[in-house]
Amino acid sequence: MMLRLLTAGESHGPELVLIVEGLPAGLEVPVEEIDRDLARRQAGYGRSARSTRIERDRAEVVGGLASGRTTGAPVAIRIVNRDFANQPPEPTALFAPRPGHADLAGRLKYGLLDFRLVRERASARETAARVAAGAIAKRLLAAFGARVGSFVLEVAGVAAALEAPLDILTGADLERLASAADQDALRCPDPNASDRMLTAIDEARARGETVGGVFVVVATGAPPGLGSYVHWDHRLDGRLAQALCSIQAVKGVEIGPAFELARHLGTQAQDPIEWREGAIVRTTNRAGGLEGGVTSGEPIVLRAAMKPLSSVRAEMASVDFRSGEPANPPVVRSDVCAVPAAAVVGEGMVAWVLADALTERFGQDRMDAMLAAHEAVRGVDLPGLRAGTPEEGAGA
Ligand code: EPS
Repeated sequence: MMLRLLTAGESHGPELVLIVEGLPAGLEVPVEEIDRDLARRQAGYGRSARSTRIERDRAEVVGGLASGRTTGAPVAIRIVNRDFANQPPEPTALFAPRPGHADLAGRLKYGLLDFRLVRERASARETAARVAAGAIAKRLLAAFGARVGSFVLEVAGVAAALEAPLDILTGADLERLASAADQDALRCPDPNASDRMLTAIDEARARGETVGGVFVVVATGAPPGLGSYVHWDHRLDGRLAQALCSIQAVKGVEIGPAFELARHLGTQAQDPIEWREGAIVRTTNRAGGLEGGVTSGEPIVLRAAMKPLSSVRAEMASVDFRSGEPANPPVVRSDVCAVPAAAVVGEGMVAWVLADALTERFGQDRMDAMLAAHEAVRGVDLPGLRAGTPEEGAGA
């Protein structure tokens, strides 16, 4: 693992900060691109008043770029929390942990007596910093022809109807779905389903409830050969799953149609390998772009399941830790649905892991050397077949 991302800051503190370490020198990083992804994260329907009306996330670069390009030094960014100005000097302490959140975990782990202190750092507000890092990672990937996008597949049990199953769709189809999602308040490429999702969110809000859903992250054009099967922790499928599962409220990750394949026979679960006009062709992508924990050159297709958000106005059964009596923790503000936002965070996390694997394969000191290393392995992977000669003796 070559790249490092550190974030700091509390949800209602003065700002979030992030440091990205290990980027090659010479990568152009337009701050407007970071801001665009920050805005995309904030745009989804169902968010709290704070997310939509108070915060206006902007990246303020404070180190690591010169004339808009990386220098090899760590890149440091601030994202100011505008809501900080509205915070009381002495915020009210919380003594009843909210089920489903990190509150009780923070007491068990750090012994924090005021659950507010746990919430401040565990909050998904921190994902703004990850999205900023992800935007930089996307920029690096783009130089190697890779793009990362996302769309929402399901909210509150309402599912989008796609023209074909995900493992049949081409990279171009998947990119089209992701750009259609960018025009929709729920990041859903099916307008009919989007309308029904919106109604379900409104109904849940009226009942003091929250909803979850499923989003898809796709990466197209990623160079083959990223990741490795030689050690468990180099396998890219595991690394991608970890990164997606680290998003607050995400409880499940699926690579390709994995859960459906589990019900089929082996012959129906493969992607046949064909050789056509000097190139390997795969007509299905059931592996979700990863074989042996290594990118295959097919689109990487990942699904993530987000549970309904834990802060519900309806009822949160808990206990006041001062008295031991049953207590309903107070909900000041909260989102009803954050699936569209989580999809954008998912893009950032997937881009981050792929960029990390890219630097493992092609180096990380400077862009020109990385691009040359990429060029050097392109087309040399299948020399025997390419020359129409037996594979024996063709490789290393
Ligand atoms: C969050 C709870 C809400 C969200 C927040 C994440 O905070 P508040 O109660 O202050 O409204 O708004 O998300 C953001 C502010 C954001 O930018 O994503 C939580 O508990 O995770």
